Amino acid sequence: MKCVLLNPPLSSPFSPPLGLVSLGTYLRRQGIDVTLVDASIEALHYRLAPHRLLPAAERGAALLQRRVPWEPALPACDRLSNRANPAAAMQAVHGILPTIWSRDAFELDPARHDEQLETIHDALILSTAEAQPAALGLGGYDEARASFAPGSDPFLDYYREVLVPAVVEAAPDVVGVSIGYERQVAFAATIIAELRRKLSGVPIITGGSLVSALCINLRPSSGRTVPLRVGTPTCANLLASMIDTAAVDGEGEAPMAAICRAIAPGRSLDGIAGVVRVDHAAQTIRFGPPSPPLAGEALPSLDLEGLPIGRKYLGRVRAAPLMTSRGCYWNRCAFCDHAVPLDRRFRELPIETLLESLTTYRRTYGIEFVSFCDEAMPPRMISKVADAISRERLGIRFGTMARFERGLAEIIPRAAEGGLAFLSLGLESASPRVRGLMRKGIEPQSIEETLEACARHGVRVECHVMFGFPGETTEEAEQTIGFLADNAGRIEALAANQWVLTPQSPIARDPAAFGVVLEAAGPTAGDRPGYRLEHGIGFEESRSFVRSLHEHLTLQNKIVRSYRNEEYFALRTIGT
Ligand code: B12
Ligand code: SF4
Repeated sequence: MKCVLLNPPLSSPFSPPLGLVSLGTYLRRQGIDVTLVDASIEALHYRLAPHRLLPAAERGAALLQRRVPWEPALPACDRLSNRANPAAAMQAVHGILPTIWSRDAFELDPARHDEQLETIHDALILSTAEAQPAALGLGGYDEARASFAPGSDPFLDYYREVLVPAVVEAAPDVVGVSIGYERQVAFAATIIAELRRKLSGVPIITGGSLVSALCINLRPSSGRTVPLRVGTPTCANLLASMIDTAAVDGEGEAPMAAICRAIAPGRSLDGIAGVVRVDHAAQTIRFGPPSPPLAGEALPSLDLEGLPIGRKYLGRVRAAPLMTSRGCYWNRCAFCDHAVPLDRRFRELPIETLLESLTTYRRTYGIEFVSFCDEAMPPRMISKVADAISRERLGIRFGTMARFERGLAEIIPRAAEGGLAFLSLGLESASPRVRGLMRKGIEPQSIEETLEACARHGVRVECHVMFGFPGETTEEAEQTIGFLADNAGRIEALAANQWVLTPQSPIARDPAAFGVVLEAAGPTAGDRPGYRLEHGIGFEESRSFVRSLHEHLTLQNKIVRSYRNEEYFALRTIGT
């Protein structure tokens, strides 16, 4: 049984996606011959070949020069930000791109890393300027405002010349396409269409956190089908557009293994737990029974076979993702639906499995930085990981998401010695009252002690904040900005977002308890309710708080946006 698993453009350019790595490793351990293709980084590398890119970028620069002001769909902060004009950006692209691109790799210079990333970003924007208002940057494109017209996917040549021929040559029995982010949807659709033309009869399965999020919102509580409504922008129609042969709802390991076992003897995929299919005749989506989540003990140690580690990823050092747990051990924050795609139930992997992965990452692939993708790693696990790294002398640095938990500050000194370099922490609001409404469960003292311990021991911190949580007042939002400004020296990065009602969050189960009044269907999602707040700042005001951070003199460069994602900030702490 041969399976090719693909990750479409554009995910993080700094390391491979954990979903693909996890699924691929699990299937291999089940005896399936798996080829992983991170088509995101491969497509980026292909497109940036100077002989292909420079002519398109030249045309784009000339076009932009004539059409000022340019209004591409990339948000203001993502445009050609640090160069004075398109000609200056083009000059830098000419000077720098040929020095960092070679046939099989990017060759980055850690000392000039920021400038090199910016050049790659500019090169992409210039080379897609003809498609404006859609414009592609290193962090993707702004799918909310514009998309590339059908047939003008900027990576189409890569699919046709490299990806599809390679998949056809591999002669797979099944192809899996991972869709974790909205910004991958359009690229995935083109890839699936291109594959379908050349691989008739080969099942194409989709999965990933975006597919799962849509499935979860739609999963029928009784009965097993959901109707499609022709021509309307419903979640059901969006999901159906991502399904070729079938999709997987939730954790991919067990359903995909079952799909492979069914395909070999030609059995139907109907009824397999976690499998979702479209019935075109009946105009419905059919859900199989839910697939129970795997226990931590059932998850294998990981390897990175087949991925261009050390060649094409754009981190300052070699980086790879890992997870010590699935689900969230706290699982109470009122706004949160993060753990839903993989199931909220908290499951930790045995330390032996983690150590095996870390050892393979380091000894086989030379990984220097591991970004743990846990929803929140408990202090106890942070200690265990750091101790294991020290004991085995792996020399790995690592970062993780965690909570400003009581007990976290105490473990920081030793964890830092064991490799802890970056903590991504949910502050959400500087107001204890608002955090109380959120059921965040963190105390001012823990926040202060954690920030202090991290600053003292060289662990860089990212804070997540949100504005517009139901009931938050203008003064409380200002308090958060003030807190961030006062602590700017102890905060490396900042993720700032507006609160939005997500369908799987605790608030959505009891909106009235939070002063949220549901209204008729929202403007775009079709299946989602609109809402208004009884108290607190509204949508517009919360947006202006987020924007004010983008213009804040001390804080603006700390904001996570575009390609400057968490991995960028975490890796920056290692290479400098
Ligand atoms: C870690 C993480 C990141 C890391 C990724 C690092 C890496 N190299 O992997 C970084 C920091 C880069 C990141 C960035 C962003 N992230 Co993020 N991220 C996560 C997080 C916390 C975990 C993802 C993860 O690795 N899970 C573990 C793996 C094992 O699970 P998985 O990917 O879902 O894969 C499993 C299944 O989905 C399935 N599966 C996956 N692929 C396939 C394919 C097939 C064929 C099948 C059958 C099954 C299958 O099987 C896998 C194994 O069970 C999730 C939250 C979450 N719980 O999902 C958010 C999440 C995925 N991120 C999110 C967002 C919004 C972002 C950003 C856009 C944030 C921002 N505004 O900048 C950026 C954009 C990323 C980009 N395109 O550049 C959203 C996506 C919402 C959505 N689904 O539309 C999530 C769900 C968080 C949330 N609820 O808001 N992120
Ligand atoms: S916000 Fe973080 S800590 Fe809170 S429930 Fe969600 S994943 Fe858990």
